[in-house]
Amino acid sequence: MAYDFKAIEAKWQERWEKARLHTPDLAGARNPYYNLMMFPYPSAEGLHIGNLYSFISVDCHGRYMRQKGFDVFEPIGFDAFGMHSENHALKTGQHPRVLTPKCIANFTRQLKSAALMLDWTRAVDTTDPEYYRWTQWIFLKLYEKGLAYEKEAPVTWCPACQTVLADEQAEGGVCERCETPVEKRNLRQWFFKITAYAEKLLSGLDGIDWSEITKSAQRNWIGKSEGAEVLFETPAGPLTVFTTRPDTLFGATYMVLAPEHPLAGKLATPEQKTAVAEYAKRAAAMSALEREKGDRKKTGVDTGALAVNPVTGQKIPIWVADYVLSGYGTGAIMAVPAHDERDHEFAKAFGLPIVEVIQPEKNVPGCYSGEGTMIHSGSYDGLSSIEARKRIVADLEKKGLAKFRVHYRLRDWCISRQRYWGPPIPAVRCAKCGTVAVPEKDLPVRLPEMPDIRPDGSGKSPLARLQAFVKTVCPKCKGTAERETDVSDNFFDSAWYFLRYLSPADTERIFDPALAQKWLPVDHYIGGNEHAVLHLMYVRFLTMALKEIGVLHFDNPFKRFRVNGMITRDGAKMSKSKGNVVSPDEYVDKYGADVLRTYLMFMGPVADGGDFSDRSIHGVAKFLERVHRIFTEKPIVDRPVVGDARTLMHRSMKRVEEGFERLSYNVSIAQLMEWANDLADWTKITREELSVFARLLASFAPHLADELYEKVGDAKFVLQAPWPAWDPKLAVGDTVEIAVQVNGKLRGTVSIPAEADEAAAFSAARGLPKVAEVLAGAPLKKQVYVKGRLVNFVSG
Ligand code: ANZ
Ligand code: ZN
Repeated sequence: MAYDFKAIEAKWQERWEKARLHTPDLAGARNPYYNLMMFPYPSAEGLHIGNLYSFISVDCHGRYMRQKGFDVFEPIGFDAFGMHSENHALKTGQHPRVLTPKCIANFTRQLKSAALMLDWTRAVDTTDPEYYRWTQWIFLKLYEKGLAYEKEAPVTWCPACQTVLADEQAEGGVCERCETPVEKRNLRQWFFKITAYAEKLLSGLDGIDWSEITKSAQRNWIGKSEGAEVLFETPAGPLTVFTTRPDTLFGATYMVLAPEHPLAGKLATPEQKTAVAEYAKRAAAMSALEREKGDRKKTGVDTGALAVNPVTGQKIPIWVADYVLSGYGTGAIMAVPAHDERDHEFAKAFGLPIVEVIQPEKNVPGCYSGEGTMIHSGSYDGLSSIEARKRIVADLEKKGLAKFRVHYRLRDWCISRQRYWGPPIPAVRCAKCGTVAVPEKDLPVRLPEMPDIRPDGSGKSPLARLQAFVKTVCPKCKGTAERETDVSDNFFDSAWYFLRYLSPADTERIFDPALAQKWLPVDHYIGGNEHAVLHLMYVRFLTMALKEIGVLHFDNPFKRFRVNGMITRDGAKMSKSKGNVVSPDEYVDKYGADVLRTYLMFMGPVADGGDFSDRSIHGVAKFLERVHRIFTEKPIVDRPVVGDARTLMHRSMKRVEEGFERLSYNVSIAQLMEWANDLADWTKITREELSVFARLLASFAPHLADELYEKVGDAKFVLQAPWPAWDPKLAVGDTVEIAVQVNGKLRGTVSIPAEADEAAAFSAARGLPKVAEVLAGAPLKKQVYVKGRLVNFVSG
């Protein structure tokens, strides 16, 4: 670098710290703005560029809001419990108690070197007993409310991590931590009743300002299906199925049970008993991953038994097949091969009858699964399938054979882990009293010291081997009791951290309620979409539950959430196994934080992420060198900016601001580059240009901005100077050419200012002779303007 960035960065970091510039007075703030970044897990490998990308996106937004006059609170902490740390510790033979502080120290160093506007005085660490005391406290509150419960359940088990996983941690059938295919095990586990909030979690998505892809991922995960449960008579008693298409009931030509269904064995006729049992055994041996593969050839076996279709009265065969899942609906289906893809394939494979009952509007080849008109359905013929759906269920309901039902894909959140590195679940087991919650006054239940933390495959936590921990007294009857030895999932730790940031040193309360009233919900949150259905769903659930418990005053924890894109290297996802992970350290060392920050934000809109390349970062370094040269080598004069220079300055202010508003910092930086190109040609620079440029640059290159702004000296730091206000009359910029159509037909093009509003666009378009001529013939019905692209008039 052509200037001494190291000296400049060190100088300003020291001054900021001395001035406590990034530590807002939470109680006294007049214009609070809570600007949150995702809770980092301090890995042993250190911060990588993808984390930093997200954090810098947040930081640039925070700095901008600060310049706009807000008291911005930008906290940080460490999500340091959990399997990832523990697995790493096991692999390297270091104890997580020793490893974790080292990792945190390294992360802290890295975060500080990137000059994030963080309030370090309020940093939290989930492994601190003063933090997890409150994690345990929340557990107690949920337990009191009936929202935490234990049950023996088939759970997802990772044989490598030797622990249970939440379904969400094993998507695609592999452990998200170690990618080992997971298995099912029957174990007693603790769950949070997130399903009690399924409808609220779903409807709560409607009004909130979150990235659309996150909301749709949550909707899919909640997976609401409206339909009906219908009863079929069988030799072993009534068999209930869940269907979203009761209108197709006349086309139900056979039934299918999941291999695990309790009636499967009972229904099998003597001739089929062995085949059914063997099939079930094979299905059980298959991993979830194999079973859920969509393109697998359909397999199944006939039970030999028959059921009665409740509308046709016909006897239909009952099969067992693994394409029906035991964990969904009732684990049994009525198969409608004419209108369901999977049933169709199965019926073809096994020669089962196919009866069409829905007629599509236009004939389509193959299996039709849409809506249409009822056929071959007795008295319902001729109705629309949507109407028939309601009537068929209502009619069967009168006979006690069906009822309307809503199903959700969402499962309760399994929070217990048979591991060491987490907060012990605060419960004891007493032979007399059963499970008893630890009283609030006895929190925290400390995680005891334990040299050997290896899991042993017993299905229990290593803590179960520590008799000194296990043996306790029952809080109720004072008799001898045993402690719960499972610890909680670290997604629980990170589901409430933003509450603790407000008053991390409070020993009396989970947070200061006055500060919560003032600062919550969080104003702005940015993070990766890999958290769409884990972290973000859990936070919403806990927030809703804590509101009902009376702890919080809102349902939606984050007023605005935006997804940041991923950073790749040479087009590939960064991963340790590929050896293409970029550490920020070498770039901070070589170019400085200002260059790295500006480069990352220049890659593209925050939502898109980008591809990291050394060549491009070099280009951005050249840009900052040039900025430094312009403002340090040219004479600075105190006179007004006039003419073209003034127009360019105001246009720059406007464009930079637009980039900030849309989280497209690349647009802002490109504009600063353009402006700098012009400034480079001039012999003198005005104070006003210097002042404005420094303020617009400050989010990206905070050190250089302060170094330059010091020459103007209006405020001690750029962050304390107001955001420059542009004059709309001066900020006019380029023109764009737009297409003009009448009734969809192109009639010409016209040039208008890029910022022209709708009215201006219509009047310019109507000014085209050809258009005026066509429009003269008939009254105008409608006019549409697609900004910067086209105008369409609808007439006639
Ligand atoms: C008859 C039918 C006819 C169906 C038709 C669909 C189309 P969603 O929307 O995902 O909730 N189903 C029910 N339980 C199942 C299970 N345990 N395993 C596999 N499939 C199951 O899907 C509900 C539909 O999936 C249900 O509606 C059922 O098939 C099937 F033209 O019933 B349907
Ligand atoms: Zn007891």
